[in-house]
Amino acid sequence: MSLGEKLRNAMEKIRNSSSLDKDTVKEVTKEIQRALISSDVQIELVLKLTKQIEEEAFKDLPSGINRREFITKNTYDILAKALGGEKTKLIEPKRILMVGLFGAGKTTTTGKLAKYYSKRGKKVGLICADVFRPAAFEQLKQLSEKIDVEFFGIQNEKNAAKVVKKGIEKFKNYDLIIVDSAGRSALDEELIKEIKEVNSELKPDLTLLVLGADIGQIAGKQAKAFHESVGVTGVIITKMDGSAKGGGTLIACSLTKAPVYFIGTGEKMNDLEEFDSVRYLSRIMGYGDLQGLLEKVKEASEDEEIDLEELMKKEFNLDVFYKQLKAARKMGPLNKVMDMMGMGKQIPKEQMELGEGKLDGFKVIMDSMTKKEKLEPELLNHSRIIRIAKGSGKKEEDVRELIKHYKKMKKMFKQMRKFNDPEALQKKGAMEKLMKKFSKQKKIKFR
Ligand SMILES: Nc1nc2c(ncn2[C@@H]2O[C@H](COP(=O)(O)OP(=O)(O)OP(=O)(O)O)[C@@H](O)[C@H]2O)c(=O)[nH]1
Ligand SMILES: [Mg+2]
Repeated sequence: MSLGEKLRNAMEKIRNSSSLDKDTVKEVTKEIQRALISSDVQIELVLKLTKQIEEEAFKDLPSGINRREFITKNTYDILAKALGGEKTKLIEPKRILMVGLFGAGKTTTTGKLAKYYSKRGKKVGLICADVFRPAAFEQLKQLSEKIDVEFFGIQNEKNAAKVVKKGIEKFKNYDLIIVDSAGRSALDEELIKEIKEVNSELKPDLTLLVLGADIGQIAGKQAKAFHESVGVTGVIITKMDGSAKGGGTLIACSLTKAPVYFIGTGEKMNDLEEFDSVRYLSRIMGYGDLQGLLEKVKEASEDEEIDLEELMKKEFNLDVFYKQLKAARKMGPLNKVMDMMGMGKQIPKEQMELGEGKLDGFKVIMDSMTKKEKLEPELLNHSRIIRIAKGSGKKEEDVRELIKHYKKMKKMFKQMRKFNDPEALQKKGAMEKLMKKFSKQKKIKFR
């Protein structure tokens, strides 16, 4: 099982449990621990992260968020932060130097980056400064032909800096030069010397350390050593497609504050992704709508002002329905509120007879929807309904029932707007009276 699957299974427990108590959270963090340890994350860090998840799980809920969502969001946040969190945006590079040990994926990634930048409209030149391995010249040359970018190298030249110097002359009018350097089995004196010479010739604005995902937590040590001896501005982790240790490698790099800018996910020239910890997590954990959840939490933290008068004028949608429900819950039982509004008889019988418990259930379900979904209930397709059911701990039927009620309410609202028959006019009067009453406390503020 991959790290993603293991984490996903752990989070499923949160989504599916009927009661979210301390024991359930403990069980979940135990699973997260196992997942991270098998991905070669340092034990102390694993314990620290899971302790944090447990500590934050039962803090006060922000309004509009249920416990399940709160814990899910916190867990994602904590894991995403460990994976590097938000990093400073990558500069627009002009000269990139690729460094790393034997077989890390430098040459392949040099090709991938060249393709990445030339697709974005840059004129890219590649220089082979690997004078150590005889086949390196041919390997990069072939790659450059494949992706259709210019190549420079001097076969049988033993001085890497000299090759770079000539290459820079050739590419002096190019937007971007990428230099592929030689690997060694360790970061030894010889390698440091060579990189330093290339460095002073090239003066790179971006020095990228290439690491294979399979090295796990040693990545931290390597990143630190490379940084101290040759200066590294960013990391690319390759072979994320084939290694169970990818998570550990990423986290180890993040500990050294080395930002991971790209990950390699295969041998082909297109298999390069910009690295973003939240997107990465949501993808490996299969939580497609993490973005929706994050958006919702953000919205919920903003104050909400409910203006009843406005609410009655508005186009009816789930958001209005939700606010009415919320307002109603503040003012008293829905049937009383509706009665006061002179709407009692207009509301379908079954709607009026909806138990209080049911209404609260609806609110919980709507708490699991994004703002967009509430404004445009037509978006609620099967997969969204499944997500909402899971997020709210309700059944799919419950969500569908809410949608059914909403539709009936919407119809009723439409009828209410046709104020052209006497009965309706009378009701309008009643409503205005009620509105006046409310206008004294015109805006009810909910937090
Ligand atoms: N699956 C997978 N394989 C990769 C990836 N990146 C590189 N490889 C493979 O890893 C092997 C080594 O890649 P190279 O690019 O030659 O590595 P290098 O760091 O240039 O190696 P040296 O120049 O010998 O130090 C090759 O077989 C690549 O196809 C990746 O993201 N995923
Ligand atoms: Mg190479």
